[in-house]
Amino acid sequence: MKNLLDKGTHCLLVHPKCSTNSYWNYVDVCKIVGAKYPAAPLGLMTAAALLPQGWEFKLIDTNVEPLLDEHLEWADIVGTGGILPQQSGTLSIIERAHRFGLPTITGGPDPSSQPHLYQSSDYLVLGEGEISIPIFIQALEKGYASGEFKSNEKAEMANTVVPRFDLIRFKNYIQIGIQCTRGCPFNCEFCDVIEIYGRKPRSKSPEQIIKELQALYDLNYRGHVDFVDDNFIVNKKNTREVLLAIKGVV
Ligand code: B12
Repeated sequence: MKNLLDKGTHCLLVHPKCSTNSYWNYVDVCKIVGAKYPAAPLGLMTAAALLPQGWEFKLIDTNVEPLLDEHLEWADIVGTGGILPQQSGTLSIIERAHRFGLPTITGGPDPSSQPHLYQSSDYLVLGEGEISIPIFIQALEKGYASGEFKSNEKAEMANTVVPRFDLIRFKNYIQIGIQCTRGCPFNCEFCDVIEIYGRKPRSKSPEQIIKELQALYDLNYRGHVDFVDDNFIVNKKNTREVLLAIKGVV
């Protein structure tokens, strides 16, 4: 088997299809504006930035293009995962990768909430990638061929990386997400966000947000940016500083 830590390992990231029975799959609106899907796969783009940067990445979002055999033939390892409406898609990607003899890394909110359903994946990398991906890489260094890697610790947002926005085609999406904060101190009955991201709000600094926006700008993106926070105004002082920095006042 190929040593996955070698430089040039081909890592194929596959974003599973979301259930079409969702209000959020407004693909008809997408057609009107010339896009194929509302939102870009921020989780996988972030995971790509946390995995070894000596690897070569290809990201296939099956909401906008089909996963072809030739993609799997190119790959040495397949990374996938997502949210509950992507569960069946994630499981079939794992199965298809295995048919090509490829090891799989699975992560994201649903595998983190229900890891028992994803035991078919070779590597389960759970919780916040900023914490669990380095643990997974250490396990690869020790020669692990499978395992479940997680930490109950929450990531310091000050140490987060700029997502690999270069792996997608912007024109496929109506909006590109940027995440400024994680966590929420409230206990609203309709929301279970604290189950994964906790009650302690954590924020990126204005400098980090400007760096992410600049990365998008440098890649020639000029469209809609969606702030995908659990609670964007949870730290009012930081929110104000972020907004002033975006406005160019500070
Ligand atoms: C913004 C948001 C939305 C927006 C998305 C807009 C947009 N432009 O993207 C909207 C309003 C559309 C939305 C809708 C829904 N959402 Co929502 N949403 C979020 C939110 C707040 C942020 C998503 C995000 O981009 N996060 C940033 C990325 C970086 O985080 P991430 O994907 O979790 O990735 C990290 C890790 O999971 C991991 N990771 C991710 N993928 C992978 C893959 C590998 C291989 C590895 C190793 C690691 C890894 O590394 C990343 C860095 O730490 C999250 C909560 C949150 N804080 O994340 C809920 C969340 C994703 N949503 C959730 C839900 C339930 C929904 C809906 C089903 C609600 C509904 N009933 O309709 C719909 C589904 C939409 C659909 N497409 O079908 C749940 C999913 C729970 C679960 N167990 O699956 C979450 C987690 C909130 C919660 N309740 O805890 N949502």
